[in-house]
Amino acid sequence: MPANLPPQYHEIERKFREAKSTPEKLACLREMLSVIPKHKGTEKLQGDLKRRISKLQSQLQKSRKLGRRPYGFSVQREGAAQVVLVGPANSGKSSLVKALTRADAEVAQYPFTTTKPMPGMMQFEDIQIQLVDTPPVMPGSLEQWYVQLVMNADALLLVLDVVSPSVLEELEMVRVQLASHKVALGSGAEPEPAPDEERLRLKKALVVGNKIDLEPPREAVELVQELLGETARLFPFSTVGGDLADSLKRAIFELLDLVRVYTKVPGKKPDLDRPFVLRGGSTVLEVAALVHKDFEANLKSARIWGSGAFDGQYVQRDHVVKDKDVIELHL
Ligand SMILES: Nc1nc2c(ncn2[C@@H]2O[C@H](COP(=O)(O)OP(=O)(O)O)[C@@H](O)[C@H]2O)c(=O)[nH]1
Ligand SMILES: [Mg+2]
Repeated sequence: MPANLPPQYHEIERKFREAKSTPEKLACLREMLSVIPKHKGTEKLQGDLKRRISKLQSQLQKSRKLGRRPYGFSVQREGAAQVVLVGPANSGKSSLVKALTRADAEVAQYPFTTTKPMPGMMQFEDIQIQLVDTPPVMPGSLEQWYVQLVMNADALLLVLDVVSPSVLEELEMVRVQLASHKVALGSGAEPEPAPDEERLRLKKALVVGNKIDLEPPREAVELVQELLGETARLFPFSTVGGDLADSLKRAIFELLDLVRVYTKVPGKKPDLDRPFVLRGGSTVLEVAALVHKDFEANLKSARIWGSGAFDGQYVQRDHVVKDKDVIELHL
């Protein structure tokens, strides 16, 4: 055993020994492989890890064919939206979830190692948004549960370490991996696929350029944005300090394109404690449907207070609501 292994290797190995499920063991082995320095002295160990990985992989495939046990992980959705973090190893995904939520993300002396998806709730003003920390994307193939998680997410946060000298390669590696499962970043119109190609599923994403406290060269940040083009915005960030947390929370909220609507009963003050949360572009009728199905069926008119109208204006059921509107529904 070479002596010059990084401390996190032993930390992951400890997790491996404690891991109960095959997917978890597999994730640990993959991460062990990713953190060991790649040189002659570790070749034997690398080969050993690769063999163990492929053995577990074929075990999993067999058990899946037999249909014995559901495979992998899933995360129960909670809050107004689910945002899944993706990115290469050590870019700061777990640190970011920790910085933005009150979830007790795994705190270790060593860099955190993540082997399964871990949700945490982010408070933004009066709503909660679920952030899901995930294991790193690595060259090779993505696991099916991971692809499902990404597909089902309302949006992605792609976390990059902008001081890493290989940040551009890491961005490309993540994009290639996602693309091999038909997922691409973006929210605009999908390009027409060639007849024999499957359509890419577009996922809106914000790219977090993390670790700016370490003062990355300005060109690196510019190149990342250039490479992203129109597909996603780059948000320079640091999990150290915390003064950027509020603006990142707002950027995540804006990415999700949600509107909060408060209801009031005629003659009473609005109920500002509990907003109804809808997708941008939703109508008064859709608010009514959320409040109660009777309201949806019997809605006669509505009055609205907020940004899109003068206060107390009567509006039609197809009126599009805006964030922070107050609505009075009339049956
Ligand atoms: N300087 C600096 N270090 C960071 C920052 N965010 C994370 N790190 C460090 O980067 C390493 C990897 O972080 P971690 O959150 O485990 O990354 P993950 O593998 O993407 O989950 C840890 O040593 C963190 O302390 C940051 O904003 N600035
Ligand atoms: Mg992690």
